[in-house]
Amino acid sequence: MPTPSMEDYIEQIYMLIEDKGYARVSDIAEALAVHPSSVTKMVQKLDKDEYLIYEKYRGLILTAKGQKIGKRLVYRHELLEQLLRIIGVDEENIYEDVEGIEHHLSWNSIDRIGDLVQYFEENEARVEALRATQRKSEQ
Ligand SMILES: [Mn+2]
Repeated sequence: MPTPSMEDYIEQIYMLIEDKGYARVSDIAEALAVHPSSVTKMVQKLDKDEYLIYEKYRGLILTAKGQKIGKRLVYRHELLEQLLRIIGVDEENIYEDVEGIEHHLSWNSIDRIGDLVQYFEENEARVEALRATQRKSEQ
């Protein structure tokens, strides 16, 4: 199992490759606000653990294992953003809060949160009912 820090890297690399077709060390460093030397070190570890293949002058590609996990990590991040949006968290808090919690939930909890998000998305009246409760508790 990847550590939280490894998860952040795999997630960012997956998104960079989706967006741009490639992930450079400098782009990863910028996305994660870390020093490029930290990226090189982590990328070497991820290569050793077979999440990706890193060649110094040719860049990096995710292995099948890295792609599978990357896809799940991006899904998890997006799902948690959806959850916080549905329950009415202020937009300015959503990204940082998801970054704080995403590594600390089991896939079991993620799947159940998936059901909850679906429950609200299936019927707009459910979101409105939640908002009504929130207005009451604010009074
Ligand atoms: Mn994330």
